[in-house]
Amino acid sequence: MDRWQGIKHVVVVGLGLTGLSVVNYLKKYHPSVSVKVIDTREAPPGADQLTSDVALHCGSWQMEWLLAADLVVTNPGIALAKPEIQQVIAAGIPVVGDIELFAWHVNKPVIAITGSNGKSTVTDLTGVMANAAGVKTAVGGNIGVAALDLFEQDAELYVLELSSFQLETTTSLPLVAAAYLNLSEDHMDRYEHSIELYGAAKQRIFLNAKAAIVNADDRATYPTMDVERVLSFGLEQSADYTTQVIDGKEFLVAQGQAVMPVADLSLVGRHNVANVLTVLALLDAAHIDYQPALATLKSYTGLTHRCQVVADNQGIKWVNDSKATNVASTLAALSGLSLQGKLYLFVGGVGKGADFTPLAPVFATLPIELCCFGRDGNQFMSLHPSAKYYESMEEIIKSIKPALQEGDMVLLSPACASFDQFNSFVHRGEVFAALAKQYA
Ligand code: UMA
Ligand code: ADP
Repeated sequence: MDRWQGIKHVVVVGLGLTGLSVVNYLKKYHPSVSVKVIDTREAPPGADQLTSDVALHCGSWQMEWLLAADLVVTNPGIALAKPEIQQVIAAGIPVVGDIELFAWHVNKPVIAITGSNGKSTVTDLTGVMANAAGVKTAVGGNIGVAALDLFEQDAELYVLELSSFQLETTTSLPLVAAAYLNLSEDHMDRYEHSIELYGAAKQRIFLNAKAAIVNADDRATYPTMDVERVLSFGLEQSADYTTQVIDGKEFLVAQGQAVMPVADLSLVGRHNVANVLTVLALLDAAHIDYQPALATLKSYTGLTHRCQVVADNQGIKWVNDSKATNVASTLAALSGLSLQGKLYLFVGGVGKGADFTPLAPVFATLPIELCCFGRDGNQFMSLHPSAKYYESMEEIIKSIKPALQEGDMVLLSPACASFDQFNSFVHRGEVFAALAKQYA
């Protein structure tokens, strides 16, 4: 089927990485189509990279352009529920996202990953493992490389991280394997405070999937539609991809076959064990033999700023989890940590009005020294008897350094945003990593 038949005028809504990638893709692969861009922001990112032959309207909607289009392509930041987009839909004009255009064009196998937490880690590791197994793999999507830009790479396999925003406008994406990692509250402003609506958008990942990879511990991740094959991952024994103790050692087990000891993983935290199990399931479902890549799995320390070991000296591990900007991600980092000594946990920053009390029962089970800092650090002070307040991370480190012993872990997993003292979670993580290297 030629999806492009009769399409002469395309309007792209929203510039940024996505809009630019759409324009570049159209110019290269559909040069006869006329392209106009609308961005409701006054000075949208990427405007300086647009060539003069593409008309750009900034600062408001431009309904005349929209209603004269044969196809409208929206940025994931634009909700379909916007009245202007609803007007376009009511006029019978198709509205799609960049991932749908990707779906129309792609002729190689695609793996995709969605979920509330862990998407980037699973996406990146799947790409790293597939490449190490000898399959030329291009990785993109919500992880930060626009999907259409991946066609510039010579790839045999594509791995896409997909947000619920991107899935809202995707209908035809053919997937050899689709993973839905977990569902917890997020983006409630966009989904009218309905986790059902948010979950329904994520379910769309299964629309054209040959295999669904689901979380045995989270029923919301199971497909609500027919999918040829369903494989589960999880730490409970009934899962197809799980862990099992064999001769006193815990192993990753894939459909009954021991793969390697969990202790050989460099990744930290039980959630990352689940993430690795998901990667194995995805690769199996895509018929990729990961045996030659197991050494890579052992050495993979994760994406920057997500439970990443940034220094390991004299038996003391320094772990940067600056991306943990909410309670759920800090809880994930804490669950099942393999600790030999004390845990020095850094928490605080901008609390965004969150309720931190769900952390207290978990703190109570850990040999923890709670180090609070930043604007809302005081909100953690009542959560554990060990809590002390400091102005900055450096002040904490100078204070705890003389007490650190072999087996201890120093973990930045702050459960807060960073904007009180840093430009972003990346900046905060970089400062922590530099301090760790200096003091380790
Ligand atoms: N916007 C407008 N008017 C417009 C266009 C955009 O107000 O006309 C606003 C949107 O409300 C939104 C933002 O601008 O807040 C998005 O625009 P952008 O220029 O930052 O978008 P891109 O650079 O194209 O980034 C998008 C994804 N952003 C979003 O979904 C908000 C990126 O995910 C993604 O990496 C990129 O495409 C490539 O695929 C970011 C993200 O925050 C990392 N994603 C959310 C998340 O992970 O929680 C879903
Ligand atoms: P996403 O791309 O979905 O935001 P990331 O891989 O960037 O996910 O991880 C973001 C944060 O979520 C990390 O700080 C980590 O502590 C936590 N996390 C990672 N994987 C999981 C998981 N499987 N379950 C729960 N939390 C997770």
